[in-house]
Amino acid sequence: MARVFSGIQPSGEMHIGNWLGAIQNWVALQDAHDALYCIVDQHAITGSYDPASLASRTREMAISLLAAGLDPERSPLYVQSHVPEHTELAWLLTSVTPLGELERMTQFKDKSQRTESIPAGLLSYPILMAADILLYRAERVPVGDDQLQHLELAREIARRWNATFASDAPVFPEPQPILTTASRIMGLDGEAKMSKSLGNTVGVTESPEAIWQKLRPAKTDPARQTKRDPGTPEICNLYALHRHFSPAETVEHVAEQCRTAGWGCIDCKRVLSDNMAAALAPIRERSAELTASPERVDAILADGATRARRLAQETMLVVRERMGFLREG
Ligand code: AQP
Repeated sequence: MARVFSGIQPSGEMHIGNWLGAIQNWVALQDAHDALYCIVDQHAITGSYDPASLASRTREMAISLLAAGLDPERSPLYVQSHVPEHTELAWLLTSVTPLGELERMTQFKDKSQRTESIPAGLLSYPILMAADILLYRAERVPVGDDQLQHLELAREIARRWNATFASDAPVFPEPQPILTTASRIMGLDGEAKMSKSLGNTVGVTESPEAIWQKLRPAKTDPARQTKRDPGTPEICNLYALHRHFSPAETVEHVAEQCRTAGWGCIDCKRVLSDNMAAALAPIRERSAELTASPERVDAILADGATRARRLAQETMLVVRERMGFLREG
């Protein structure tokens, strides 16, 4: 079975963009792949963050992933900082990563514009991401389209490392992305990608009331100033969400009501809110159960780290040898 790897940052609550764009695929891929999934806490320190809540956010992310359907028996689920080989390999890969490639990454350019003092970790983030994947020699990586550029760089790093240190027998496969049909969910502001750090999200464990409070003021087609103004569903962000949360006949009805000004935006939002709350209810319920047993969650993460580390150590033996390090006596 092909090896699959992916990670998510505990930089905030898992949102519907993460869920639709990546996590649903993580769950589906478990059936026919040898999958490993990681909560990448060391990536989450590349922006400003609160050390006092990192541990609880990490456990909460594990809970959301399990509640969304990850099966830790089949797919080890673990925390990046519990497997130190991730950072070791990242350092070794810096030797084959061109600085110019890091500087041209769109996410680096965007995020560095939003901060006064740019931490070096923000620049080297894609090297750590490449290490995460290559450590397990993963062939396929389920991601949203915001990560495609980083994945392309991971392939470039794998190519360069193989060519420099293992041209006779390549060690790293070139990892390929797996996208869902929702590879870029826009935030409720209708301006940027839904992102934990932008506060434009709907969390997967939010209550029906909280979902409604967020959808009510959300941006729609600006042409619809009043209920009587007809709109264009294709340019409305909430119509895009209907496509993921409402049945086909409702999606059609919503489009028709928007074009003919039959419904106001608030009517459309009410239906979306109800359908979203219903779709997320099983995650919310399972998550409440798991939250009540943190020791069970920690045991799952410890077991995942042990299994992942065994694989990571095998790769590192080969990597250290190929790069010429003196073996420990
Ligand atoms: N808006 C999105 N639409 C579709 N997919 C998305 N992903 C993130 N946002 C969207 C995918 O979710 C996976 C986990 O993301 P991540 O937390 O590791 O990194 P991210 O892309 O940086 O996510 P955020 O929410 O935007 O976090 P912050 O604000 O902390 O940077 C990835 O596969 C990602 O593609």
